[in-house]
Amino acid sequence: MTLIIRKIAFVSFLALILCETIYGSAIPQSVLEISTEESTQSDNLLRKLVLEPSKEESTDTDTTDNFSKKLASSKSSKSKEKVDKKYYVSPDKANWFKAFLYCVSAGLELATVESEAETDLLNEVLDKDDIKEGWKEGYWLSGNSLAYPETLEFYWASTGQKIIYTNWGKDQPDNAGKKEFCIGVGLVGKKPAWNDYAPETELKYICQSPRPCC
Ligand SMILES: [Ca+2]
Repeated sequence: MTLIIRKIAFVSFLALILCETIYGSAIPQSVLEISTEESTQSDNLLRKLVLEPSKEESTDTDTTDNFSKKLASSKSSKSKEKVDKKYYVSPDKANWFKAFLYCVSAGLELATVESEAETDLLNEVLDKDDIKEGWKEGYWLSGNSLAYPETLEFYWASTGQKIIYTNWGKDQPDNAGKKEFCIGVGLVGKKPAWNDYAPETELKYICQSPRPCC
């Protein structure tokens, strides 16, 4: 019995040796193949991970470029100032005080003109109204020096702001007769410009949309 067991053990040993000799490298090779495959997949994943940040960087660059373009676009649109108001021309003439009241009673304000862009807008409106030549054909604005008749400091009655931007006509303001305290715009020259008038003068007038409250 013992001899039989020894023979079986010997045969098994020989079989194992034979198996290792024949297949010994095949089994590890298959593992290697899987490993290689996994390694290839890992490499691909790594490449992907490495590529993705590059892609993001590229996207970021694009975004930065787009942002720069937006800024440039914003600057170029800002260079031409947007005027966020509307001007309305009166159908009739009135003195300065009545013109002020008429605009307010219509839910509007007697006009201010505080920039070149607003002058351009006003000129379009005056052109549509077929403005006539001569100071007597002028239109009231809300600028005046009624509060400071001695120093002739001009303020916009509709906003209370001191007048900084101006568009005076030639030789104006002249305070002719020492009674011209209110500003109107008229066409004497190539383009409409400002003149100081006596407030009792009868002129058409310009109202503007009111400023947003608070
Ligand atoms: Ca004048």
